[in-house]
Amino acid sequence: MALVGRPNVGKSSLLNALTGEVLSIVTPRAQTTRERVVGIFTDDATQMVFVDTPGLLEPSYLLQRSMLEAATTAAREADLVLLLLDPLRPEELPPEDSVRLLQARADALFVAINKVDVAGPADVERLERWSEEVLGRPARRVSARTGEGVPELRDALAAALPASPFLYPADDVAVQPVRFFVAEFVREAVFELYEEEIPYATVVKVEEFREAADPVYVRATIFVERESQKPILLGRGGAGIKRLGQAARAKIESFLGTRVYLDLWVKVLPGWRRKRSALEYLGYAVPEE
Ligand SMILES: Nc1nc2c(ncn2[C@@H]2O[C@H](COP(=O)(O)OP(=O)(O)OP(=O)(O)O)[C@@H](O)[C@H]2O)c(=O)[nH]1
Ligand SMILES: [Mg+2]
Repeated sequence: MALVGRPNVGKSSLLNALTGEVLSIVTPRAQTTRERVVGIFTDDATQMVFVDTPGLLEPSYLLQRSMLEAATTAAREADLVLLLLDPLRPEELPPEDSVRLLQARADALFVAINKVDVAGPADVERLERWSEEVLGRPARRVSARTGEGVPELRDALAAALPASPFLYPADDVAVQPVRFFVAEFVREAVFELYEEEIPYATVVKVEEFREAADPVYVRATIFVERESQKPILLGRGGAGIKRLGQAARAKIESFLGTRVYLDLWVKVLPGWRRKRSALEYLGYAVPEE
């Protein structure tokens, strides 16, 4: 089941609400999620595999193309697609190409309007009309933040899924390696603590992860795009990186349920967002020309 929508509509928040786990990072800034993130929900009768995706956008550099490709591939391949809409910005609808893709998947398509805890009724109704008129699908109302409508949505999705044996053991909640989540939590802290371009110019690579050590040892590199961004990240006398390390460590410790020693390094990988070789080195799937 693929969760898609414009950046910042609350896809990752909803993945977490649907699975009851903190798997996908959530920040107030758009374009937080850069890759697919899988979450598994299992109860007595059903197992559901949810795929969170990067926001549907008009890409202007290679990383964004990789992000869009991750979202559209998920939307093409999943048994069901859930489009999420944001009534706080009702004029920001998915780009045309994405709308066409969703129309082609109308039989497998669910639509939900998120953030109904804070939305104005006129904006919710406007999106409901758009969903009916353009996609031919009724929209449900949910709040990933309060959980309103989430169990009902999950039940409706479960009822529509094709029958299949469980794909994963019943106590699995994720499929990505722990290293992925560790890097994501560092990135989440960067998004929370830094302004403007810095979160977008930043990428995290876990270089070493020793789970048997006590505390668990993590060495990660934070790459920025330009030399001038390095001192911003480090802060005066290293105060910035120290605060970042503390915030990231708390997130990782709560995810792993154990104490962690986090060794953070800052390096420059010039223009990494626009370079195929850099993106591949960082582990992003880069679409062909
Ligand atoms: N009030 C309210 N805020 C929400 C709700 N769901 C998400 N948010 C907020 O919306 C912002 C974006 O949430 P995300 O879950 O990161 O959104 P996303 O769609 O994954 O964003 P990208 O990964 O950037 O595409 C965060 O500040 C969330 O706390 C909701 O139901 N109600
Ligand atoms: Mg997200």
